[in-house]
Amino acid sequence: MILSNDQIEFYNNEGYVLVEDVISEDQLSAMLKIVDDFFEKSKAIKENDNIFDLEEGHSANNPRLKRVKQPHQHTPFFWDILKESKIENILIDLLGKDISLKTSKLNTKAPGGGAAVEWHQDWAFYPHTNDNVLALGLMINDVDLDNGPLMVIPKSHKGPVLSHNNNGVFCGAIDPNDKNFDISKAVTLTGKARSMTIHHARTLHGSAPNNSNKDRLMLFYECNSADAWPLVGVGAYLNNTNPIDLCNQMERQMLCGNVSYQPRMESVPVVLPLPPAPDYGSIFTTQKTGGAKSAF
Ligand SMILES: O=C(O)CCC(=O)C(=O)O
Repeated sequence: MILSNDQIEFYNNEGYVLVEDVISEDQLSAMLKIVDDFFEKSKAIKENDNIFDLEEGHSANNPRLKRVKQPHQHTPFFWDILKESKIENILIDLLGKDISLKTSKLNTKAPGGGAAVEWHQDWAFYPHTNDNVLALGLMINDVDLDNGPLMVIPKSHKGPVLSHNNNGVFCGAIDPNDKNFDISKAVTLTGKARSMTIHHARTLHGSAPNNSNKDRLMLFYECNSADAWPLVGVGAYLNNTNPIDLCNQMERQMLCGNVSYQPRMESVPVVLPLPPAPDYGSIFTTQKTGGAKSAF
């Protein structure tokens, strides 16, 4: 076990926890080099592609990135680091021994206005048969009050799934005026590089624009226990055209333990993320084209 019983209890009660020093200094240096390479490579592109989401004002001279998509799929370092650091065992402490990695994303939030992520529950994007599902956010540089830290609403993982719809489409964000949303309860998760936030899939969270002069580099991984099966409509996380591809994908996604073909059903509140926003390619495009109301 890596987490203390107090940390596990805190996560279970509050729906989030912050853990320090989860990777080594050497691993951080190696990661920062790779991130530099991403910025370098992005100079060659002018529009979002299947690896990069660009920030307003991106150019070859001034590369501004919003996100690097699925880094574990194209850069093995980002898969290996899960196993070679404390992360895998932290996940086992929280999710059990059979764990599937759903997705990864490096949210780079550029200085001078890098985009906010409007308040939402990940669960609204990917409901499952049970809610043993979470996201972790590894800080690759220091995250403080100025560079757009993650904020969470404690205990919201035990509450309802708020509406994430606007004008009849899934817009990937709640209405800041929702009567079940109280921003005064928000907790801001700041920390030194190598710290990691963990939030339950049902926890309400969001982050403000980055108005500082440094990036906010956070690497997110979304994971679930193998017996939590995604429900219909969660296309971005389960792509397959036939049962063989489905099984292969499930095998590929296992971080540890075994695939479970026996979903565990729990009585959890579920709303499907449908109909989709006109551009549902990422949370940013979903929120923008779905017409999400901004809280920031
Ligand atoms: O980058 C952030 O601050 C939050 C990211 C997030 O919640 C998401 O991508 O779903």
